[in-house]
Amino acid sequence: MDSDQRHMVRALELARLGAGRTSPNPMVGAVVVVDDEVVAEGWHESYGAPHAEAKALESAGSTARGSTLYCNLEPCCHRTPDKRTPPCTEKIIDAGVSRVVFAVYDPNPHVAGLGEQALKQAGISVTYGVLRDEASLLNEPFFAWIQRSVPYVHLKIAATLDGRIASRDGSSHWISGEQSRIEVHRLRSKYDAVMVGAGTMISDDPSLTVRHVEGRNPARIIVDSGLRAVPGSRMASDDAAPVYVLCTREAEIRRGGELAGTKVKLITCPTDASGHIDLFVAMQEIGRRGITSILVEGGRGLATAMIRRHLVDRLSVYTNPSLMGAGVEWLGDIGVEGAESRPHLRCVTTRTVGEDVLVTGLIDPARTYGSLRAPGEGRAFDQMAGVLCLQD
Ligand code: AOF
Ligand code: ZN
Repeated sequence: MDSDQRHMVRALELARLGAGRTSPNPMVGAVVVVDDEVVAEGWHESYGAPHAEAKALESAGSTARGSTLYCNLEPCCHRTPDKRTPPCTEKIIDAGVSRVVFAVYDPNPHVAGLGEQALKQAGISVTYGVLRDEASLLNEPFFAWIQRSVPYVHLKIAATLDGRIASRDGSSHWISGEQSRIEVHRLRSKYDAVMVGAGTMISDDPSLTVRHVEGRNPARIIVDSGLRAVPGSRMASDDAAPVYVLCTREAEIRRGGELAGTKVKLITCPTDASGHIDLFVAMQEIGRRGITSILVEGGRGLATAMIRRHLVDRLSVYTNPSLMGAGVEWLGDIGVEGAESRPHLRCVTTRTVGEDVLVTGLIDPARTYGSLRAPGEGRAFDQMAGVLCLQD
């Protein structure tokens, strides 16, 4: 590992300290280095708080003059009406930094290459691309959401070796091992929201909170078109986190009154040809409410519908080495006719989690990373989809 990589590793570590608190902003860390020695560090602690570069430069004071600044994201350079903090590029230039090393471009259309340009125009030497794969993965939800305004969706499944998520009698407890359950709670704390369907609500009455690890609770989103699951559920009356329910206008008129006095927020959506909530419209509505990332936790109907509608970015299947035989499989008809037309995951990683095996990958990298082009130059932003998927 060379010295640029070493300092970028530290920037990434710092960035992660903001996990679960920066949304809808990305996680960013910054390190100020003089003669290969770290003289100051900073990270973006929460939405609305100062940016990583600003924090690091403030703590560096006059030692920043002539230094190298490392950050995992291209420094911002814009002043839009909704922007909460001043542009980092101005702070970097004013502090007299002589070199900036960043890992990935910021696909925010107000930045996307312009941050780099501003630094270069001020005579600062710029190096891009150090640990870009790691940095792309770190902020995958932000990169997807900022470009398309609908949430990044991660579908998580816990199944047996024969792909079942519940037994014949519908019981679905303890399919995966303890380590996987802990990992899923850690995942929940990093997402803006967790989402389940009405069937899961009726059979499990889950709270979907973070319990096995320290972390904040995500919002809960329930797809309950007919409002048959949420009224009377545990979630409707707890205060753990907001609850959003996707239902039809008719259901709201018919049963909405049962939720009067609760904090449940109804989002009414049109239905598609089969009478189900139009999930594409639902995702737009949710994105509009500032929810940038969703962890979908089941069940079969919702998983199938989300994949069928091409609304899933990342799929993670925790497979437990056990068999169910008869029971509920996790995925239904997604419209595949011949085996050759089945969708393949890309950028796949596999690892063991306790007794389970996790396979995770992107269903459609183009959906997740978009076109990622710099404005003006027409230069392809290959650093994400391109580099993460070198094997393609
Ligand atoms: C950086 N460093 O630490 C972060 C950046 O409203 P603001 O001022 O917080 O700006 C939000 C935008 O700034 C966000 O959409 C993203 O493009 C960028 N985030 N940039 O240079 C940081 N958090
Ligand atoms: Zn900034």
